[in-house]
Order: sequence, then structure tokens, then C-alpha cells
Amino acid sequence: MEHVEDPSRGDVVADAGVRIESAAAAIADAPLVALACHVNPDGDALGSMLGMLHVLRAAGRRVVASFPTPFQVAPHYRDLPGLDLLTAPAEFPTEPAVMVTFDCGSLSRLGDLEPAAKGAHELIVIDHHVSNDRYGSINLVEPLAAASGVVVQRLVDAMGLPLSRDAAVCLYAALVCDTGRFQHETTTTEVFELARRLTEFDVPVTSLSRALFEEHRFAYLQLLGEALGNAQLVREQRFVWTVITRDMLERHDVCLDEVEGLIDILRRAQEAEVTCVLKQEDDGSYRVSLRSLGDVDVRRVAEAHGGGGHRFAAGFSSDLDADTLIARIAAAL
Ligand SMILES: [Mn+2]
Repeated sequence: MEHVEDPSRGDVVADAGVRIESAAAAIADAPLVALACHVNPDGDALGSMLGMLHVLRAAGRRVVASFPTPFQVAPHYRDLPGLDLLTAPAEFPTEPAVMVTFDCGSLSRLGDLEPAAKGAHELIVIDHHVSNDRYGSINLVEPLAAASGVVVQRLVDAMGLPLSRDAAVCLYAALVCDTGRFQHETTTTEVFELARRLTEFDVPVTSLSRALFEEHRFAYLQLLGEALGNAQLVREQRFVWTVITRDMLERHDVCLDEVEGLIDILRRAQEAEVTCVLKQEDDGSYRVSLRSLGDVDVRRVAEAHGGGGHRFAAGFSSDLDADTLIARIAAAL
């Protein structure tokens, strides 16, 4: 036999090719294409969806795009072109001929757009999360892709449609967000090749990077100071954690979305393998975020509390008090 190395791999690639052609054909035939990404969208969700929106609009296609309630974009995504073109969830078509979801691992992550997905005649799922439920009629789920934006680029190429400057900015944002600014393991030569293609357009690399990653309100920096000052290091377990209470958010006039990236600063602690941030919601419950360097699988901790994620990053929500939560997490480690 000549091809003994991995006989299944060719089939997998061929299947992916078939699926991408079916998706391209479905979109080409649709009178209206409805795009949606997951609730509380991040840079990849918004960037991959808006990238597709720009490409289809430029091709003269009827297209709408939205994301679930709360229909509000975090401030650091404000420079993404096309936010003003989004449709409120209440105006989203209930039975779209073709609906495409972006970066969204399950139907429930579509929030109040879930009925539209169920009513869609063809549902194309574009994602790169290995845990994706494959809830579409056509699933373009590529766990090895660095971002959903990478899968969008492949689909756009399969459709034979050109990129525009605005599409390139959005896809670049998707790429830079999900690769951690080209630092994560997923940063392959394909990623750099895509970045090269995108930056042939007028992508504002510096200002976009500042808006996405660097810039914060002074009030946030002061809250950060308090959160870092309160942080606790449990040396025996290589575990570092802090709590953001409602009181802290109110005193500093900072909203919960704004503290999303705080864990990435806390996890720089050299002594820590696992990092945890508890964020208190308006109703008093906690949103728990966990990060690991890889020796500990934090998804298992999150799943034990009804949450999920992956080995390096996971989370869950809980009505328990902060001390109990920390004790339980420490015990689980
Ligand atoms: Mn993503």
C-alpha cells in the first residue's frame, strides 16, 4: 500500500472540501442570507461575521447580521467597520432561507436568535471549537483553524468573491484576537499567510491593536489595581485568584464586560499554574473564569459546576458565595 500513513486524513480533507462547496452553493442560491454570532460576541465572533457581511454586501447580496440580546458591543470592538449595519435581534428574520452562525458552539449560545436558527431552511455553522455540537445542516467546524475568521476566508475563497478593505479589517481583528496577537499555538504559517493577504488592504494595525488590547478607561486601571492588590496566591497549588465584587464595580463605575481581560493580567503570575477570577453579577451570583498553563485541565473543574470550555480556558456561573467557590476550586485542583 502506498498511503499507509493516515488513510482517513484524505477523506477528512475531501469531506471538508465538499461541505465548503455545499455551503458556498447554498449561499449563492439564497434570496436572503441571515448571519448571527454567539451571545456577548468577542473579536472573532464579530470579526468573522462582519467580514462575511461586507463580502456579501459588496457582491450585491441581500444579507442581514445580528447577535443575541443584550444587543450591545463591548467598547474595544468599536473600530470594527460595519457595526452600524447590524440588525437588532427583534428584526432578525424568523425563517431565513439560509442562516450562517459564526464562532458559536451550540444553539443555546444564540440566545433569542435560537428560534431563527431552528426555523432556517439551511443552517451553516462556521466554527473552530472542538466542542461544537454540529447543530447545522452544513457544519464547517475546523478545530485546527486558529479562528472562525480563518474558516470564513476559506468559504469566501470557495465562493470566488473578493475581499474588501472593510472585510479585511474585520477578518484581521478575528485573527489577531483568537491568536492572542499571533502568540498562541494556533499561529501557523496559514495564519501569517492570511494576515499577509489581509494587510494588503488598508488595515489600521496599530490603532486596531490599541483599541482591541491596550486601551482602557482610567477607572478600569484603578479597579485593576484593587483587584491585583486583593489577589491571593496559594503557593502549594500554584493557584492565584481574585474577586471582582459588585461593590468594586460600582465604586469604580466599571461594567462587568470591561473586566473581561483582567484574568490575562493575573495569569502572568510566574508562581501560578491555574488562575481564577470571580466576577459578581447584578443578581449577586458569580461568573467564574479559569485559566491554566496546560498541566491542569480547567474544563473538568468548570464542567463539575455546570460550565464548560477547554483545557486552558473554562468557566461557569454559580450562586454560591466567593469563599465556598474558591474552597471548592482549590479542592478540585
Ligand atoms: Mn473564535
